[in-house]
Amino acid sequence: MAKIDNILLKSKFRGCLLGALLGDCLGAPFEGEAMTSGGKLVLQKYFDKLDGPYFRAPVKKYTDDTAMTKSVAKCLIDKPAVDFKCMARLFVKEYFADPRRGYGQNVVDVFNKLRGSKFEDIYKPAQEQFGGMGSYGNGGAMRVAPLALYFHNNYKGMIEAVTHATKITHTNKLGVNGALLQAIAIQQSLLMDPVDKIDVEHFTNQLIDKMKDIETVEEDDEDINIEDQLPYQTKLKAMQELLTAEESDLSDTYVITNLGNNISALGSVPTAIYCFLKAQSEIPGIKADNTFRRTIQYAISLGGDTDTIASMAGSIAGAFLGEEYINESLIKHCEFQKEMIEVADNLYAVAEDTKEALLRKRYGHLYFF
Ligand code: F2R
Ligand code: MG
Ligand code: MG
Repeated sequence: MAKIDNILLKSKFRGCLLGALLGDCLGAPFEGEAMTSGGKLVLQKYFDKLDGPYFRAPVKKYTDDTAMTKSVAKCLIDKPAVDFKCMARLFVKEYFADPRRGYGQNVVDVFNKLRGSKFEDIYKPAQEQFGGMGSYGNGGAMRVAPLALYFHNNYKGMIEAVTHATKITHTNKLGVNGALLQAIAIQQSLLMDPVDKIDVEHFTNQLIDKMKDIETVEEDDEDINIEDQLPYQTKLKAMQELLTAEESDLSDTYVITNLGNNISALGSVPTAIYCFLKAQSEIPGIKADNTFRRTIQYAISLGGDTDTIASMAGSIAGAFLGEEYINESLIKHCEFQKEMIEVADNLYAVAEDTKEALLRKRYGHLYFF
């Protein structure tokens, strides 16, 4: 593992949260669209214009993805011991303060029930969703970035915290495991040196190995085939094949058929990771020199749940590259851009304090020498 100094780590905190914001703001106008070749040209012009020096655009608004990410970060900053009741209250407060941010249809029921029950049991409303199956939407995965940052040096802590934070709204195994995969991808990216070329095979093998502990075969599911029992590992293997396939075999339809571009966690988290890895080299039809912009533009070019897939891909890319690689001309168009830098810095400060306290507890006076 590369040695990441404090200056780079702080820049990566900013990069990750700005990447999430940018993907959400720029992807939102295309959410739900199927992307045609004409649409891809429009997208190219949209990015060129925003990225150029003369474009004075109105502010690009953020959606529920950023609204919920902000709440997770605020909770960690205000209560570093991680208080999930506080997190549930912040989700609800944020929603009722500004409900027109394009929230998922069903998650709003959870907010109403949480408020109505005065937060007595913060997991009950989500458990009752979809006849007791819980939501498998990507709403848990889209907001995990602050947790991956805060717990960057505590893998076990991250897994526990992401699981609890997700279950406030999404209790279906697919929703929770998607959030875990997204957090793991951010954490892996954060700990890599951005001057190094990514070893894609190693990166994806690490993801598969970690998912083996999370996604296991249930005894009473013996009749179900293994691919369906281990859906994220199956998708990650499909992703490895796509990443080594001949370019001529890789139509967008083929990518979408294999990985998905929809509102479910399974149909979007692996896609976001794929966009990040694919954008490490040039992509036909996407004219962008900078790998950060290429990641976001490519994610949006696949259509479907564009704000969320671009936001998740942007947070992974930003965690790898750091703030310096993010196009200033693009990010300046986003609502909440300045505030997000402050959030990232405050989160970095509490994460460092917690790390210090942990080291002091573990090594006592020896820590000071
Ligand atoms: N909601 C949207 N986009 C819709 C259009 C917005 C429009 N542009 C506007 O501005 O108004 N986007 C946001 O929602 C996604 C995250 O959703 P989340 O938080 O997971 O919500 P929910 O309601 O829990 O799940 C979403 C849908 O998934 C289906 N679903 C989930 N679990 C299911 C289950 N067990 N069985 C059957 N269906 C299930 C349902 O259709 C849910 O409504 C992000 O894209 C965010 O940007
Ligand atoms: Mg959204
Ligand atoms: Mg979305």
